[in-house]
Amino acid sequence: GTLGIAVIGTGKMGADHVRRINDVISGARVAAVVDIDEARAKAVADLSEGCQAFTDPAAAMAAPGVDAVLIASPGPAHEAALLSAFEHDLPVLCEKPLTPDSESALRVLEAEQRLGHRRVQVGFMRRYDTEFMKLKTLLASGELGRPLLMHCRHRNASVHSYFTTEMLINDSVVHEMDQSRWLLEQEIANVTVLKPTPNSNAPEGLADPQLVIFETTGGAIVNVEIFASCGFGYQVQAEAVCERGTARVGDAHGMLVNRPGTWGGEIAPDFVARFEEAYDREVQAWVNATKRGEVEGPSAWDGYAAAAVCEAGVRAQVTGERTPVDMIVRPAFYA
Ligand code: ISE
Repeated sequence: GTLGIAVIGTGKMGADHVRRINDVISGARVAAVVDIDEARAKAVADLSEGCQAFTDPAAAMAAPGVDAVLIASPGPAHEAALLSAFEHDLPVLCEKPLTPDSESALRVLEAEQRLGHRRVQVGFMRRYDTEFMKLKTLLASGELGRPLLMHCRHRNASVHSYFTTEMLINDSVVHEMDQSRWLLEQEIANVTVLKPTPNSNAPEGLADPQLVIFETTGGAIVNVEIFASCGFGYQVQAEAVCERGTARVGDAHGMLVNRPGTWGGEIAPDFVARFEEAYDREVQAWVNATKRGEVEGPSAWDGYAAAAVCEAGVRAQVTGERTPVDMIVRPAFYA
């Protein structure tokens, strides 16, 4: 049958996922929509046939026809929604971050282990991007040998005035944390952050850009340029430097055009556009796995690990020091 999904949160990502479930992917429908803003919940619920609007996530999860939950509310609301989903034993796709800090992420890990089976996929969508999937396959094949270094660029055209220096780590660089752990199959051992004189076009008080450096347990080094006010568009690039070659993704996305005196391509305006197909593939893969009774993709463990690395990153921003990551040992449950 068709999987009935409750979508929690109808902001930029939640509303886009509702559109995706209705118009792009197959095998699922939006059965319930939740937003603290009742009028907004009703307006979004009206876009899907037979969809009910709620202001309380727990009420939506108890509603008839709800088989699975997609959490796209702000990070601080995730823990309560995840715990309600566990109470109803519902499969969850949870947008990043799993939760805002490692202590709450650990509570989610413990609750999932008490359930006795995995229920959570975390929305690290880069793992579903075709270019990053190719890079993963190439690195895993061993053809280029051991990765030594990884150069990453993460640029947003602009961010809201409420975007803080910590959010550069928790909202943005968290993707490179997961990407590095996934591509290198190593944990991040420590984090260092360097800050040039800020861009004068950055929002007041935002130390942007920054250079974030990870050293991994296997001795690789990853450097990340995070630049949230670059002005020209959305760009995510990565280059792995290995013993016998290099591999780079994210340069050319879309069309290249020759015009009198110039050649070049387009730059996506934002992550919703740049990773559109990755999100489609991610949600379809989640629906398919759920219908087979399986859980795939980045787990709650990956969400916890990213949160632990974020904490080291935020400390490193403040102290300017090379900061060790404090993590529990991976439970066998998440092996
Ligand atoms: C945003 O929250 C995201 O998750 C995007 O992928 C990232 O590129 C952006 O910098 C964040 O603000």
